[in-house]
Amino acid sequence: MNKKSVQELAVLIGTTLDRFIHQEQSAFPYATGELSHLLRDIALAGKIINREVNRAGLVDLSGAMGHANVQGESQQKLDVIANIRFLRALQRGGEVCAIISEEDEGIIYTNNDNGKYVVAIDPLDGSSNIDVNVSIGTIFSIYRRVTPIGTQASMSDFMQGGRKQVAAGYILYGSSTMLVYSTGSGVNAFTYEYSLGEYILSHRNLRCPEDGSIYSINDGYFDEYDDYIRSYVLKCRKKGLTARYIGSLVGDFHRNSLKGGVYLYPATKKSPSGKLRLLYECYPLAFLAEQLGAVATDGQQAILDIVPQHYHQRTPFIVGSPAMVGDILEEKGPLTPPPGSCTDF
Ligand code: AHM
Ligand code: MG
Repeated sequence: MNKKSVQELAVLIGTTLDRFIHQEQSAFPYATGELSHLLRDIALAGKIINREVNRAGLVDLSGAMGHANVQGESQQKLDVIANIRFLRALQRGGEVCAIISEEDEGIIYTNNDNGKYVVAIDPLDGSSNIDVNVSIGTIFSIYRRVTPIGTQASMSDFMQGGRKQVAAGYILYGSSTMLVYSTGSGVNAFTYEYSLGEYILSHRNLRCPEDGSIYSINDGYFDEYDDYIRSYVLKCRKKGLTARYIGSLVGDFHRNSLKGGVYLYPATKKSPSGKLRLLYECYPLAFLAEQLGAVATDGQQAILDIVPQHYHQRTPFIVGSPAMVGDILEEKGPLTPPPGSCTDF
């Protein structure tokens, strides 16, 4: 590393999130600052969730509430709290006209039709880990609306497709709390410094290693997977690769992005579309993946190229180091041609 880049690094690492967002914004002379405000709102809500997550063992916050969310899964109290906090932060901020959340069936309007942005969010992912003090995360995805400002937002604002995201990211509540996001020009990670109450730039311009030795998949469903997934897993075992699966997508994605690895939540016999949700789990992580130099696919096409059909749709999800994802696709063989296409030449 030359002298100049060491100096540059010294200036940037340790920058507060607020200052960083401001610096990023000033690179775009016509930026109005609304996206910056929105990112700050998300960061602030993340601090509040972080506080709740850290108190979860002390007060009676954790534990199933006894009713189900729209996907019919048991909803934990902290999921509910995180949802409320994020919706409130986004409603008060004024930049967002509508939200979709894993925890709510339809569009949530913010009573601000002048907001330029819509947000798709999973307020607290990794719900099975909430009660047991294991990493969990928030995942978010931001679009500029396509409906006219001043009118009510509609489904079309959320159905633009993954490539139209203007920003995406996650907050990992792990052994430390981290906000990782991208506005389309690299991925930066900010670690929350408790005593200062600030997110501090800790990882500048993150890149995912080209290859890795970690594979993350729920082995319990082995018999349920397609042949090519099973034979890939068998090859991983044979090669002595490391199996690591937290069951918290954000945590598994974060570790694999830093160390090199692949995460798989494929189709199963019972769930042919997999489990994970396209709009607020897979799109945002696929957006980050492309920025990290990683690859995200459903086994057929890039996740960002999937045309969305509805808010809560699911998709098989394979994401990680390009060489490892390449091996999986090779295992699969030639892609299935789209219905109706002729292959008999
Ligand atoms: P959730 O949205 O209910 O939290 O489910 C998503 C989570 C992911 O974080 C995780 O990778 C996966 O579900 C684990 O599922 P499973 O227990 O089926 O392996
Ligand atoms: Mg989720």
